[in-house]
Amino acid sequence: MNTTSRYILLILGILFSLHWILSLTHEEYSRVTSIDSIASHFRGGTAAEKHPVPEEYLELNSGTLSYNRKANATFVVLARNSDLENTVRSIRRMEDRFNRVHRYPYVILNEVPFTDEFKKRVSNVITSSVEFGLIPKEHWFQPDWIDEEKATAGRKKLEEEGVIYGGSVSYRNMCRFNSGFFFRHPLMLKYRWYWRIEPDIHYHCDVNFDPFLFLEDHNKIYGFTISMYEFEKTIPTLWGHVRDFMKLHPEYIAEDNAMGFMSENNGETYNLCHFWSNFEIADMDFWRGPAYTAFFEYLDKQGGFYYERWGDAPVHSIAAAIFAKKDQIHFFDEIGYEHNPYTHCPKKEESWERGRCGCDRGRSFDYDGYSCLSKWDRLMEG
Ligand SMILES: Nc1nc2c(ncn2[C@@H]2O[C@H](COP(=O)(O)OP(=O)(O)O)[C@@H](O)[C@H]2O)c(=O)[nH]1
Ligand SMILES: *[C@@H]1O[C@H](CO)[C@@H](O)[C@H](O)[C@H]1NC(C)=O
Ligand SMILES: [Mg+2]
Repeated sequence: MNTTSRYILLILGILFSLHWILSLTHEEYSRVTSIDSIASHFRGGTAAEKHPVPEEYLELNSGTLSYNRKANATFVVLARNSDLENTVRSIRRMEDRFNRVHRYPYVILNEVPFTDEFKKRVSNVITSSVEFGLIPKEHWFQPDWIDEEKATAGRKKLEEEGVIYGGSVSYRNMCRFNSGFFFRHPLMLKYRWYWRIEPDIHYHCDVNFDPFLFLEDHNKIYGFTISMYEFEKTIPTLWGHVRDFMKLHPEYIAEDNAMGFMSENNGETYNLCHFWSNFEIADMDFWRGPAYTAFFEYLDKQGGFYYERWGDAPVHSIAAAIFAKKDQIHFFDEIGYEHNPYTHCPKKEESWERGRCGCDRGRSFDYDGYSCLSKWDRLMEG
């Protein structure tokens, strides 16, 4: 063997060992380089290609199916007074990209009253109507029956472990409110559909169809743009409770559901995949229905919103994936969306052009190693 081949062998050896060590020690690295996510990137049969919003919904002419029709729907924004600038920015973007044509109303909620300045600045960028609501105390604050010592210990532990918002009580209030209460707010009761907006999110494309009408006409209940893995430390006992609930209430489990998105072994363990709930277009009648009502009450009683740090994203996602059929959940490739630090940019070039999107398709989160979209594709192919 000459010196060159020996060098090549040595280098290959080092590379393989490095890959092996990184795969073992860095979950994220092994995800990025997993066969599943690499294969998915090149696959033709992705949800984006197979399930586009049909032509007849696109607002190209007056023959469109959404022409002269409106859904029973509202935008919902949860914000603090200190979120004023970012709330104005988000709503302004939504108005420009979608709502100045559709004129859906807004409901903006807070656990303390909004200032006059907040209301004035926000109202000024809205072409439709807006209502500002105060969240009832029982829907927001930590309930009395929570063992505060245990909750304090749980926060301390997550904080020490460096988990984001690990030590925050207000973040926990917010997650529990978004999980079980926003759709019961008096201002929300008169609507069926909602589109959630957060302060400082971006809409990168014209949304030139009505997503509410599309979902309603196709008997769907939930739409998403970004999915990803949850931090396991925030939900160590959640899946155990989900399994217990499914044993107690097999009658709520839908046939042909999306369990395959969240579990590699038919529900035995959770792979941490969930829809990123800062973007949601969904049917509140689903959250208000018997399955989700029982599910939320069951989870709430376990105290994990406070003892751990359960997010509304896994809670909503798990429920949608178990209590609805998989084809009642929709991935909106056409909607270019960004919430720091991730962006979904339409995969289909045609959609990107038609939406006059400003985002870079090459930097879309879809097939990033931390995204779960390849698992969604896998489910929708099967
Ligand atoms: N009224 C109110 N809104 C909150 C509070 N904490 C978070 N939010 C809102 O809840 C949503 C999620 O919070 P955010 O800070 O964006 O969390 P992240 O997206 O998970 O980093 C945003 O709409 C915030 O404005 C709070 O204490 N009070
Ligand atoms: C809108 O939906 C809500 C919730 O399902 C319902 O109570 C209300 O009657 C609906 N309004 C209209 C105009 O259909
Ligand atoms: Mg946010």
